[in-house]
Amino acid sequence: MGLPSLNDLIAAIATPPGKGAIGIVRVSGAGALELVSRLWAGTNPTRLAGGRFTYGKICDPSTQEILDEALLLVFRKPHSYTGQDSAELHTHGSPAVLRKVLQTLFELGARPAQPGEFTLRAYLNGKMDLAQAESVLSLVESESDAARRQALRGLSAGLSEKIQHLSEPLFNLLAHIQAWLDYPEEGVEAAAIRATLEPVLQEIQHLLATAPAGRIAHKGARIALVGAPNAGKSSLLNALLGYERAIVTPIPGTTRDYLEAPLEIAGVPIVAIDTAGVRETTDLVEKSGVERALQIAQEADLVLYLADQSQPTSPPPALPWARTLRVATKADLPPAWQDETFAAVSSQTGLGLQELRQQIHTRLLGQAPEGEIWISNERHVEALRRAEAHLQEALQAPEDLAGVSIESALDALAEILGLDVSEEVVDRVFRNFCVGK
Ligand SMILES: Nc1nc2c(ncn2[C@@H]2O[C@H](COP(=O)(O)OP(=O)(O)OP(=O)(O)O)[C@@H](O)[C@H]2O)c(=O)[nH]1
Ligand SMILES: [Mg+2]
Repeated sequence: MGLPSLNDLIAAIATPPGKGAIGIVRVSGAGALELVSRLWAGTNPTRLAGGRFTYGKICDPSTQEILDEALLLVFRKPHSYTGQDSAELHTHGSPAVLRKVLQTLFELGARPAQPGEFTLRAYLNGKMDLAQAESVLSLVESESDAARRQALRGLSAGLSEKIQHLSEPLFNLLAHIQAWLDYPEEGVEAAAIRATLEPVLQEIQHLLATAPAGRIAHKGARIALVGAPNAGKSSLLNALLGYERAIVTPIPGTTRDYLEAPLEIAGVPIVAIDTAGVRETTDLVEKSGVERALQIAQEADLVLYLADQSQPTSPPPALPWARTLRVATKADLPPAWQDETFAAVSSQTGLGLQELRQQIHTRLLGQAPEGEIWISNERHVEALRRAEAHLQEALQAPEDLAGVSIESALDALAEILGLDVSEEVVDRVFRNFCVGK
């Protein structure tokens, strides 16, 4: 299955399904303005300047029936999102109006756009590279501030520039090595190769190190609240949420099944999971609750391990999970033990909650400076890993063979920008888009 043709007219509803104040139908391709002129009663779109709105009526050309009053926005190639002549009809946001307008456009010769096809055209027409197109998708999907900021950075070519910046010294070195193969008397020193490759390798590794944070900023994180019965897990969940979601009682073993609740911490979407208190038990229901709790902790991005500091049972020195934040609960009561590695909170008074939120944020996202590029896309991670491996190969190889590995590293970097990638890769990227984008 190849990529769809660039040359025909495509049309789609660009606004989400359902009723809204306005709805937008998009058309793109050679002849888009002529097409629209056939259903437009008002200033002829073919005579409108690009980037201009005009007010008029949409008419069904076969019956002369007025379908809606609307605004028409016209773009002329190459100054459009797709790089082609295109138009947007801003109608009233009724699903019936939108469907009818779209249907009329189909009858006049447009075909339904595939998911992401407008952006695909933008990419194929050189309006943006593949990494930027992926950022468009991330931006549309972003549900948190952190994700939005990341996507916008990608869209404004932050990542693309970085990749170009990494590739440049590699291209120069490659040219140097090739010249040396032709004229061996020129000489290439192993030290010079190392001096070029090592900083590039470091920057790639630095980018790769941002992947876990990038992924969390984009997709959010799952945080498990675990600890002994009565540690105050359900109370902390409620305190973080700001409403009484979970049942709280003085009886140990209150929570049996686990319970998930969405919240946002410093711009990151979080799913907090309250679990059954972990203890040895013969109660069958509680036992499977405990098993679930441990399973959930195992799979979470971060475990909050809660221990009641008003009780004399001291918490275990080591915990089995990679990412844990230790929390001493009921800090409003007199302490029976103290441990500085624990964040002290009181769900009852709110003491320490803000600090806990801050610590959660830092544990999830690290302390990457604002404005830094984070990798959040699996395709980019995979390509960067390959570039890293090839550069390591190049560092090990004798000088005359290093060129081959450097070339492979450059190919991997170019894939991120979508240079020389197969149709299959492009198809896979755009498959996740919605129709009309
Ligand atoms: N003083 C004080 N009491 C608290 C605090 N947090 C929880 N408690 C009390 O501790 C008891 C247990 O709280 P829960 O939140 O149900 O504890 P849990 O860890 O969910 O318990 P299980 O579901 O049984 O595992 C309740 O009586 C709460 O009112 C706190 O910050 N201060
Ligand atoms: Mg509970």
